[in-house]
Amino acid sequence: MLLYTNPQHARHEGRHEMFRGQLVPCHETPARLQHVLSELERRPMGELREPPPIPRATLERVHSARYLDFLRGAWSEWIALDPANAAVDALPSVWPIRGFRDDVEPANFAARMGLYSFDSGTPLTAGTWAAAEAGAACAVAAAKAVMGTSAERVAVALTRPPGHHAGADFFGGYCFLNNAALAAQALRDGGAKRVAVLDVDYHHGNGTQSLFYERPDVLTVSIHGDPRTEYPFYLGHADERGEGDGFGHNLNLPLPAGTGFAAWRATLMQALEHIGHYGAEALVIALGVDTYEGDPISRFTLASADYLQVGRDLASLRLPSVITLEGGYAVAAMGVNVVNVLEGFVAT
Ligand code: Q9C
Ligand code: ZN
Repeated sequence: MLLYTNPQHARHEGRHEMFRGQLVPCHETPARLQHVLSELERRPMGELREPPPIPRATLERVHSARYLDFLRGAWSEWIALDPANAAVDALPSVWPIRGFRDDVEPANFAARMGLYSFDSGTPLTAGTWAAAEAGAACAVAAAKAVMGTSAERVAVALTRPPGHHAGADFFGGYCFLNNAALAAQALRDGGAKRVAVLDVDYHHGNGTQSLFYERPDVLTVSIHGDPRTEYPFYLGHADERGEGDGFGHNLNLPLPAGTGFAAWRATLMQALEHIGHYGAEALVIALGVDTYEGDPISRFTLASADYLQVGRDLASLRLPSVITLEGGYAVAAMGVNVVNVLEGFVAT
C-alpha cells in the first residue's frame, strides 16, 4: 500500500482546549502520529512518501476562499494583536448563532475566529496552517495514486490534524481542512463517477456530511456515537438522509455509548452493503480509532485485535480506496490500532 506522511504535522501542536470551564491539555497531539509511524517501523506496510504541495485551487474545490485566507493568515493576525500572544494558542469565544449575520466578515479577529469555527476545543497555533495544508496534500496525493491504469488499490494519508469535522468554511473538533472530502473530490475530479465516504471515527463526520449533503455523486456514510449524547451533538441523526439532488445519499448509523465490536461490526456490514448498492467506483475511509475501548474521550469498546477484522471488512468492497487518519486519543495504543487496520486491509 502507498503511505503518504505529513512532514509538517508536528507544527500543529495545540497546548490547551476548553473543557468544563478550564483549559486542559490537548488530546490531539503530535505523539499520536509518531506512534503510528513507530509501529510502521516494526511492521512495515509499504514505502513512506511525502506528497507534492497542494494547489490552492484544489483546496477551493472543498473550502471557501475567505475561510482559506483567514486560516492561512490567522496566526500572524493573532500575534500582531499582542506579541505576548505567541506564548498562547488562539481559541474562539464568540459565535454567530441563529439570527446573527455570517455574510459580513467582521474586522475583529475574535469575531472572525468565531465566524469560522464551532467549538472552543480546537486551538489554532503557529504551525496550524502549514500542518493542515501539508496534510490535505497527503489526502489528495493518496486519491491521485488510486486512480488511473497503474494505480494502487489503497493509499493512506497518515496525517494530522484530522479533518472530518471541518466544513466548507469552519474548523472544529480538532479539524481544519477536510482531508476525506478533499480526497473524495479529487477522486471525482480524477474520473470516478460515484464516490463513497465511509466514516468510522467515533464521532459523526459532520463536516463531510454537510459538504456533500445536496450532491448525488458522493455518498456519505458515518457510524458513530449517538449525537444525542456524543460530540458533535447537533448533527449525525439517522433521519438526515441528504437534501435536493442529494436526497438518499447520506446515511447515518448512530450507536449508543457502550457499543461493543459485535454490534459495531453488524452496523459496518450494513454500511458496506449500502455502499455496494450505490455503485461507488472509489471509496474514502475516514479512519478514526477513537472507537477503541481505552479511548479517553469516547465510549465504544473495540479491542486492538478487532481492528484487524475492521481492515479486512473495509477491504472486502474491493474498491480503489483512500484512507485518511481521523481521531484516536489513547495515544500509546494508537500505532497498534491503526496498523492493525492497515494489516487487515492488505491481507484481504
Ligand atoms: N474534552 C476527532 O475525533 N471534544 N475529533 C470533546 C473532550 C471534541 C474529536 C471534549 C472531540 C473532537 C477528529
Ligand atoms: Zn473522533
